[in-house]
Amino acid sequence: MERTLAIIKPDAVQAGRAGAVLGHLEGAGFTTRALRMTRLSQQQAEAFYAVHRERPFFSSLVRFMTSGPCIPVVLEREDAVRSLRETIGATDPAEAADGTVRKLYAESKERNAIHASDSQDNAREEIGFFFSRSDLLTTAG
Ligand code: 3AN
Repeated sequence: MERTLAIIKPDAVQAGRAGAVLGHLEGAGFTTRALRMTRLSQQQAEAFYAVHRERPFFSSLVRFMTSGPCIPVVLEREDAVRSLRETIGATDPAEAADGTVRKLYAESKERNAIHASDSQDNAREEIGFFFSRSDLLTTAG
């Protein structure tokens, strides 16, 4: 079974929508295999979003992602990476399809409620960023 990483972002946590977002993901057939709450340091946020370092929104993105706690979650499902991207919707909530997490819960292109890995390679890398192998050993179904 395939795994991917979601992060319920600080805007959704702060708005008290973390449970609703996780419920939405469970309703879409994902099983939670690991979950924690953490507040990213500047160094961690910069490392996680390193591919965006040259983008104009990078410093604002890092400020937002360090502004409060977030909830990284390892999710499992068949075709998990592709399915989760579909379930969360487009980066900009104004362009996200009806019924997607971002359409329902995102405020803006930056404060967009949730992150999801965009490839299987990145999913492996991003799961390893937040969780150890032993975190995932005992939760396998
Ligand atoms: P996605 O999260 O849909 O994979 P990416 O990887 O292009 O989108 O962008 C990573 C994060 O950077 C987004 N989730 C969003 O918070 C922020 N972001 C992307 N594009 C913009 C933008 N034009 N203005 C502000 N923030 C942005």
